[in-house]
Amino acid sequence: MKVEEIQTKKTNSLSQELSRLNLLREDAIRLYYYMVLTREFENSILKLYRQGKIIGGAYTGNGNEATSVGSSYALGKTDYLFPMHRDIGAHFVKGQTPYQLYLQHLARGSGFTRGRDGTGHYADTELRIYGNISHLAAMIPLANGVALALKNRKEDSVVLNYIGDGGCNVGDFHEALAMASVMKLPLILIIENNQFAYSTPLHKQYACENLSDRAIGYGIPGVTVDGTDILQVYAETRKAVDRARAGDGPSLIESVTMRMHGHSAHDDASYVPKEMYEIWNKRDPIRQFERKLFDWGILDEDENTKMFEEINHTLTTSAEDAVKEPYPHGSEVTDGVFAKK
Ligand SMILES: Cc1ncc(C[n+]2csc(CCOP(=O)(O)OP(=O)(O)O)c2C)c(N)n1
Repeated sequence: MKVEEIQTKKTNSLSQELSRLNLLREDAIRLYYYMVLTREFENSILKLYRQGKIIGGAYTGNGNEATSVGSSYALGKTDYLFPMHRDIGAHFVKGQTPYQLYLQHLARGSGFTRGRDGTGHYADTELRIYGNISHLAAMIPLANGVALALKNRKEDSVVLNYIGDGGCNVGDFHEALAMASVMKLPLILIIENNQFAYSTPLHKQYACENLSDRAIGYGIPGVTVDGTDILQVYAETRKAVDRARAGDGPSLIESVTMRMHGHSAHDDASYVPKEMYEIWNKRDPIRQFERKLFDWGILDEDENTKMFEEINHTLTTSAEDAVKEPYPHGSEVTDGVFAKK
């Protein structure tokens, strides 16, 4: 095949795939950028944890980046995000900066929770991010509440919420979906099926084939997507967002991926069979999309290296600046707890 033919072929497959999704080349680069930013940020969080600078838990969504970035990319500015502990990518897509997230994880006084929490249990009302509640599945009824308010006010914003393969076995999941479906609430619920709930493998959690089949019981659409393929995740979330915005009610999406690290930094995940990592490593969401962008001629080696360097420079300086910020003063400990007279 001649070079020109290869070029044409690449351009065709690129334009076909992106135009089918109503995405531009810049969107493809942005999707990739957010996934790389997420992974590099979380790697730096693990380093800070090992240096003793982060004293709470340190969770990563390694392997989950296409799920968090691809799904949240389908949201508009006025939409609401209820993220879980594997969804830092969605925070970035929504507009939070590494500096803000370092302040939060380092429990600094100027962080979102003003030093009360060292992980992701905070809201950013300006960006409409409400996450996350530690008690698994307890967020879904709250996401329903926001969705109900939107419906009552006749606003066309939607709510995107995530839950794990473990968390979706908690009663709240079923109660909330039953309510959302009969009330046709603008909710998109993504089950991040990443093979383990802490150390519990899937076969000890449920006996059905697909978790998305649970949607049948609520009379709503349910779909299973390859959670390592960012364009697939985006496409299905987009459909669900459009449906919710049109007033047609909730959707359930099961995104199948793998939790490539332990539950949290303290967990060596020795219970995970090595072969599973080998298999899923070959399906790494970032490497997969990187190859596509190279093949399509959207990104080359030099641009890629530059992107990594720029991201890491931003992360290093943001972390250094955040570390210099003070912890909250002891005298403020009850601020925000008791109403002031
Ligand atoms: C109701 C409840 N039970 C147990 C826990 C402790 N816990 C926190 S995360 C977690 C595992 C969650 O697994 P999964 O929902 O599959 O999400 P993943 O961490 O794998 O992304 C457990 C058991 C909790 N926070 N809430």
